[in-house]
Amino acid sequence: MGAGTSRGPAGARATGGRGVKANDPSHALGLILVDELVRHGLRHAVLSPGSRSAPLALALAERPDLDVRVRIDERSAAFTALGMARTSRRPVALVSTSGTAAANFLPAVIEASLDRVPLLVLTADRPPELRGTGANQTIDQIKLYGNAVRWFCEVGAPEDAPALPRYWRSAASRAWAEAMGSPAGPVHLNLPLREPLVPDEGGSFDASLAGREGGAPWTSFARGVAAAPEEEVARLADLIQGTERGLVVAGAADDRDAPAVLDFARRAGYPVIAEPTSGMRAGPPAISTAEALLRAGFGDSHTPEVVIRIGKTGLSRALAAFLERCPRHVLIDADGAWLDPERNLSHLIAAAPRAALGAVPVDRGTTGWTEDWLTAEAAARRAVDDVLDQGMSEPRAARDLAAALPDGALLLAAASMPIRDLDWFMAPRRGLRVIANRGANGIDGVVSTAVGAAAVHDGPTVALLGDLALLHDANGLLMPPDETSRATLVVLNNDGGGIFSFLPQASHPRFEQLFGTPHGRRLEHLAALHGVEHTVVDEPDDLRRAVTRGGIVEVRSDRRENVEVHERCWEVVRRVLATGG
Ligand SMILES: Cc1ncc(C[n+]2csc(CCOP(=O)(O)OP(=O)(O)O)c2C)c(N)n1
Ligand SMILES: [Mg+2]
Repeated sequence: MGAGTSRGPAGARATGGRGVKANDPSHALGLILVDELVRHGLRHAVLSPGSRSAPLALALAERPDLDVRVRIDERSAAFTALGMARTSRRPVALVSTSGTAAANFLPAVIEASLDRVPLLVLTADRPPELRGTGANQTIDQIKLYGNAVRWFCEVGAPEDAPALPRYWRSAASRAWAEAMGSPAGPVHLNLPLREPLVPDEGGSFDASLAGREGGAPWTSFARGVAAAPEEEVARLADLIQGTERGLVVAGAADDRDAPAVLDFARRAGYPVIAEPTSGMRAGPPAISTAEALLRAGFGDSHTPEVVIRIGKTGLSRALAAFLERCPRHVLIDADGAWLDPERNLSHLIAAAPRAALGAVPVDRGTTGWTEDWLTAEAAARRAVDDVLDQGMSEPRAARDLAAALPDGALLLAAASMPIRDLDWFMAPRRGLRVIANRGANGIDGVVSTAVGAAAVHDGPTVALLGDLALLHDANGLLMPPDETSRATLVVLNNDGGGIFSFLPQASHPRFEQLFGTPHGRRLEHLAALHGVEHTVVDEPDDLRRAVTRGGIVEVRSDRRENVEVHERCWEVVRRVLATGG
C-alpha cells in the first residue's frame, strides 16, 4: 500500500514509539491514532476509499497486526464493522472520507448505539478554512450522529506542536474507553486533515510521536462486571424466597450471563422464557414455545407473581401483553438501561445479571408451578413439531436451521419474521450462538453484518434472512475478490415482505403495492453478479446439508401459505391445552 514505504513499514516501527518519524502533521495524526488504538487492542478496521481519509487508510494498512477490510459502500462498511464488533465484543475501527460517505454510517451507528456495540467511527473532514465555503465534498460533520454516539470529539486540524501527539494518544484512549464503557457503543472522532494527505517525502514533523514504554496504552481502561449492592441483593433474595410463582424472561441479552441465570432459575424453580439471542434456550427450565402457549391463553391461568427480566424483549405481542399483567417486574441490566416498553417495571437493578442472580441464595428446586410450565412446554413442542414436520415452510426452515448447525456455529437472524420464527419455533439446544440486530430492528445491513461476523467468528457463520433484507443490502456482497467469506445466507424468499401478511393491512385492496412489495427478482442473478454460490433448497434434508456450504441458500415460500402454517401451529397448541394433553 504505496505511499510512505520509502521509510519502510512506518506502522510497525510506530508500535515501539521511539525513533518513529512522520513527514507531516496529517501523517503523524494517522500514525499515532492507529498506534494508540492498537495498543488498546484494536485488531480490525473497515474502510471505504477516499482521498481525505488517506492518512488514516495508509496508517491502518501499514500495520501488520491489523486486519483491514475495504468496502466500496459506506453503509455496508459500517454494518460489516458492526458485525465484527458485535461478534467479538471489541471495538472495530470504521473509517470514511468526508461528506455523504460519513452520513452513510448512520444506520449502523444507530444500531450500535441501541444495542450497545462498541464502534470507533473515524471520519475524515475538511479543515475549518474549507468549511461552509462550498468546498468540494464538504458537509457539516460536527455531531453528525447526534445522540447516537457515546462520545463525539472534533479532534481539530493536526499541527506540528509538542503537545499534540500526547493529546491524540489521550483522545484515542478516551475513545476506546467510551466505546467499552457503560453502556458500550459507538464513538465518533471527526478528523479535519490538511494536505499533504499522502506523506510528503520532503516534509518533516518534529514533535515526538512516542507512546508509553513497552507498547502500553496512554491511558489504559478496564471495566469490571457490575455487582449489585448488598442491600439490593438481600431485597431481591427476600422477594424470590417468598415467591414460588416466579418466571425469568430473557430477551436479547448478553449470552455470557446464561449459565448463571439458568443456574439461578433451576435453584428458584422458575421457568425461563428464553429468546434465542439470550443463549438461555438450552434445555430445562427454558421454555421454547412461549409464543404458542401465551397465544393459547396459558398465561391467564399461569400469571407469575414476579418476573425477573434479563435483556430487551419485543418480538412478541403476546409476551408484551403478558408482561403488562405481571404485578412485580424486575429488570436486571448491567448498564441500568431503561428497557420498559410496557411501562410496568417495578424494580430496575443496575448490575450484571450473572453477578446479581448468582448472589441470590435460593434452593427451592422444581415445584408444581415449574412442572406446569415444563409439561405445557413438552406438549406444545410435540404439537408444533408435528405440524412443522409435514413439509417445508419458513418456520420449519428456522427450526431446522437452528437444530442442524454444528456446535460452535454463529447464527444471525434478521428482522423481522426470521428472528420471530426462530424465537417461536427453535427448540432448546446448546452450542449455538444466536445474534441479531435488535437495537433498531432494521432490515438494513444484514448481509454486511453476517459477512463481518463471519470474518471474526471462529466457526461456521450463517444468516437467516428474508428476500427484502437480502436485496436491501445487496452491496454487502460487494467484497474484494480475494476476500472469501465464510458466511452462508439462508434466504427465505417469499417475494416480498411476509410480515405484513400477519398485520391488519393484509386485507387492504392495495396491499401488494404498498406493503407486500413483490419484486420478482431471481436471486441466482444476484449471486452470479457477485460470484457467490447459489442453491435452491426444497427438501428439509437438503437444507440441513446446505447450511454451512457458503453463499446463498434459497428457500422459496409463499406469503399466504406462511400465514396458514403459523395459524395451524397456534391452533394445534390451543387444542392440546384445551384437552389437557
Ligand atoms: C431499514 C428498514 N426499512 C423498513 C423496515 C420495515 N420492514 C419490516 S419487515 C419488512 C419486510 C421484510 O421483508 P423480508 O426481508 O423479505 O422478510 P419477511 O417479512 O418476508 O420474512 C420491512 C420493509 C425495517 N424494519 N427496516
Ligand atoms: Mg420476504
